[in-house]
Amino acid sequence: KVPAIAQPLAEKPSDIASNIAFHARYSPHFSPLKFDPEQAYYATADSVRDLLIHRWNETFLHFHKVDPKQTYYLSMEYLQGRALTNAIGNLGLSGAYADALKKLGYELEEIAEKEKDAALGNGGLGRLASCFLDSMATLNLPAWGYGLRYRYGLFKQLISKEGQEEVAEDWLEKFSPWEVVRHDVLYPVRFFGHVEVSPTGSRKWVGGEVIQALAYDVPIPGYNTKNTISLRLWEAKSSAKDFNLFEFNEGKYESASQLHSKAQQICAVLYPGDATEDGKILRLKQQFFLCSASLQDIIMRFKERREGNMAWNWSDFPSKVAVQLNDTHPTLAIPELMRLLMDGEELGWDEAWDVTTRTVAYTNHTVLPEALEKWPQAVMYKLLPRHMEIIEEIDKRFMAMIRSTFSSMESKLSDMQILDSSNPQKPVVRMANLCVVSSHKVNGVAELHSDILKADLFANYFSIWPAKFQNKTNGVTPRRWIKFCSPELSDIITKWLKTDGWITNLDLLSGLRQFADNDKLHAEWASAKMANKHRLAQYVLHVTGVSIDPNSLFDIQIKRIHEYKRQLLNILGTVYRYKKLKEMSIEERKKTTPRTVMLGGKAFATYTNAKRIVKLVNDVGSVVNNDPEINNYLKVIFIPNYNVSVAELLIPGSELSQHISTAGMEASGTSNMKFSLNGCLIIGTLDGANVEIRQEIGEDNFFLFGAKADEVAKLRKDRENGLFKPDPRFEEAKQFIRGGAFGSYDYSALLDSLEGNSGYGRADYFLVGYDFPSYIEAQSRVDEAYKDRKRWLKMSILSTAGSGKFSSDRTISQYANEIWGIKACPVP
Ligand code: 26Q
Repeated sequence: KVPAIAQPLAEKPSDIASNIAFHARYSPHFSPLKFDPEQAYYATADSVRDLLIHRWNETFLHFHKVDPKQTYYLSMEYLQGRALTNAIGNLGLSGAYADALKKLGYELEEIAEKEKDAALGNGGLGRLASCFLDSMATLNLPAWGYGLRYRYGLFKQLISKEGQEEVAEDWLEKFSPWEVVRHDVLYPVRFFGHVEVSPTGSRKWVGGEVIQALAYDVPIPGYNTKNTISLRLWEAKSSAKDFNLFEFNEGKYESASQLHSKAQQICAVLYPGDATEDGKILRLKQQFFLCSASLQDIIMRFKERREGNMAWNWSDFPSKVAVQLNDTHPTLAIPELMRLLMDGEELGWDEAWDVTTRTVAYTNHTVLPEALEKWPQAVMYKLLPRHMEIIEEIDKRFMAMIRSTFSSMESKLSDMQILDSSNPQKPVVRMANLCVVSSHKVNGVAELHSDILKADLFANYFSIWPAKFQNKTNGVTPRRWIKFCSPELSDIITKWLKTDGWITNLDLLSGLRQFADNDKLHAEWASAKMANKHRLAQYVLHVTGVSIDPNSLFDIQIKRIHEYKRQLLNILGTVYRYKKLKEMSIEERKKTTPRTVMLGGKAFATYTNAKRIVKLVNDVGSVVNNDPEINNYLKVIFIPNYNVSVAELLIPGSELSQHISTAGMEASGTSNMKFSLNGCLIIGTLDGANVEIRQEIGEDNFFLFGAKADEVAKLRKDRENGLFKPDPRFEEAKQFIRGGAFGSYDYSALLDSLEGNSGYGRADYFLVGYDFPSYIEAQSRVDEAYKDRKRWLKMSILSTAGSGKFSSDRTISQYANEIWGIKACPVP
């Protein structure tokens, strides 16, 4: 037992400044003689961390004592962003810390900017995991996250004349104050090797290489609660005995430390390219590393909490443990749990299968065929021979079950099977099928998406297991995504609702509806939005050198660059707008609505068309912004290196945001929720969560356009049959680019993807041409609406008022009640 101490924690404003000064002086990271903004940041973070660790220990002890059922969220990605402002805010100490820092000569915002984003994820799926952790902690749920501690997270995006350039971003350059290494939490993880069969027939995986998984814990504080949960990130390490001192002394430096460098590779980067055989093995190694270390840890904790209780049984496991798979990336948790139970704990197949299937649930985040993971069986055999045996057995038993119980489905078996050997050159394991067969619940992330899963991707499974399928519409944390990133607007909301209860009960926002026409609220609302627009304009000037007019309509599209998200539709519409402005008289121009179109997002390094789109946006910007006839009416900005903290600046300053994916292709979207929450109007298709957002805020407050999801297949077919007649305005926009209006770069390879009549990737698979006319017509409705200030403000207020459903607190409560079966466990 750790001895008691006189508590040196500072929570009173008067103590905080001295505590920060204490850390500046005695934390050994920097010279004690300096107190520049960066040092002030680290000293402040250290002081906040003391408070978090205190709450964290209490939470852990409380969970240990109560022994509730606990959820473990397994995700290859977390997009945490910055932690300082969020932690201080969740602790309820924003004012106290701001005052303390003032005493020391600093503004809280100024030093908070010194923190690097933790970007251990790519996009929506990773940010969702981070919002979920915030809600789990806030709702006092017994839940933890597991992930990997990548040395280099998402790349940093540089923009040059050539377009996007990727460079490694060193988020750990100076160290992160938010992680605590747990030298006592270490598990072996094996790769390669072979299966040994004992005389009794039991099987054991032996040989190969063994790498150690070392735990780094990140505290996740809840808002307005003591509960502080863990994000446990694994780092790969080799042990000293793997270092061949003899070889090293002989000068064989590389071979002496072979395992050491193999270990280092595992957590070196987020998603190394998987085009090469080596790349594939490394990605699979990462996935297995997360699954194996996490499950060993979960089983250890399950046993630890049963110490002294002789009566426990393995069949109790699912009443104490829920494992949620964030997409198929941690699928290997399924065969790994089976292996640990059978080969380690000596359970029989049936018992292990019962425990596993009652423990694991799976969330699908995409229906795009190219994003559905399929691993070559040969690679799996090599890296994970025992798991491959187990997967084969799951597949065999599944097929036998179908033949005996659902014989009418026999003709569908080849689609439903886990192992797909239809191409004898390259048999694969279909990870999504393994997840559906082995999980007790499968969910999509918005109503439309979940319907598509049931009707399409998983239709056969749905027909045999209808009760397995659920919807859990995504949500976002209102703490980070309005309270802390837009304090002005938050204060206004609190003032008009006469309570700040909305921060943890977002449905209360509907109380704003009654004031949607109120002139006083309009004035306050407009002034808060304007302050946010000014802050954003300063940032744009700082990172691009372009000055933008806060009185123009701020129109924003920020997300990963992908053809299905149709940034190309946005830029073609913008090019069309520019051309029309050029053709107008000065008098006519003066009657238009001035706009600042901003786009931001990263393109996957090898995704050629996505990179061309980035370059096109930049090229259009260079011409438009420097055209003295036009640049009072239109500016086009590419926001470089879009990430979580940039989003925290952009979203509060936005007035219109674009969520314009081809219907049926965006599983949910989550930035749409953040924008709407911040009083930003949406122009969008009936896709993903847009459908539900429009329902909540009202059809009149949503600029809808485009084909519906159930029309898309026929439209593609019509096109193949030569039935598509392009709108002249669409032809005009493309022709303007082809004619060189935006420089000499040849955009024909990009624009050709919109032409023709057949084949994937060509013939406008994403229906940009089909949707173009209704898109620019919707944009005209936007222009008209913006001219009517009162109408626009009312729509803006109604957007916020209708966003209550999209809190991740609601989403997580539904997971807790309808999938995990866990209950709040607040620290007293
Ligand atoms: C697949 C195969 C091999 C390697 C990597 C991958 C891979 C990696 C990342 C596949 C998918 C992803 C990420 C998907 C993602 O971010 N999906 C988004 O999830 C959000 C949260 O549910 C949704 O809101 C978005 O609609 C969805 O695109």
